[in-house]
Amino acid sequence: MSEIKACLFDLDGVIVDTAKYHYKAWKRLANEKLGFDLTEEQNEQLKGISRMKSLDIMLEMGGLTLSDEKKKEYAAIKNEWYKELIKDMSPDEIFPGVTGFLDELKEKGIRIGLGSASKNAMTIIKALKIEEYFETIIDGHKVTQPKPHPEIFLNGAKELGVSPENCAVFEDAVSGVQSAINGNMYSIGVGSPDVLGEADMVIAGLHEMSFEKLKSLEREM
Ligand code: B16
Ligand code: MG
Repeated sequence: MSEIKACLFDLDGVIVDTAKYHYKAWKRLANEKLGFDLTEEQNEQLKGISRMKSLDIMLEMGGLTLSDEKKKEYAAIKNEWYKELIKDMSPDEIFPGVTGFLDELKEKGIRIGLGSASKNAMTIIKALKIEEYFETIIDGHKVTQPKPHPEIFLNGAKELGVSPENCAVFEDAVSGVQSAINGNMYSIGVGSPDVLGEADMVIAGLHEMSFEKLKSLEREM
């Protein structure tokens, strides 16, 4: 199968656990403004999904309908609570194995990009001091189609000048793994095989990853 020339990384849930802060902020919104609770299981459906789409899903869960104006207001409130939670993030929150694997990829000449649905991605990358690893950063400001649409990763591949079939995507969200598949890219699920079974390979975290393991995908597929 195709040679892997570039790796595209999701941010939340792959490089850092901002997913827990998103969950806290959405749960608070559900409790304080929407009158229901958001379970961890329900939260799985929000991972990798844009802010407005996440709110729509939550409203569906609670059987609620809101005006567009109210939705904008609630999405902004959630984002303020989220920003409050991420404001003190530091490099020690980077998941184990991330910088080691990125260093190895760099050394082997594999191109590196970031594809996050988050409009706060740049703030987080800067706080974690890992900006210099990424040759391109596609964030929520640069896409019009939410995951599972492949736009985010296709844009990343284009900016790196690498064909989609030569890219491998690391994703913790079901919708993100689907975007990689829809984009005709290798998909590596980061999390549980029960949730991410559709991916070409599932790992618990980047500490389990190496250049050698990445290249094994080329032989397997
Ligand atoms: P924001 P990722 C996604 O980031 C999150 O997984 C998802 O939970 C969040 O709603 C989305 O970003 C939008 O984030 O509200 O900060 O713009 O996983 O694609 O890195
Ligand atoms: Mg994610």
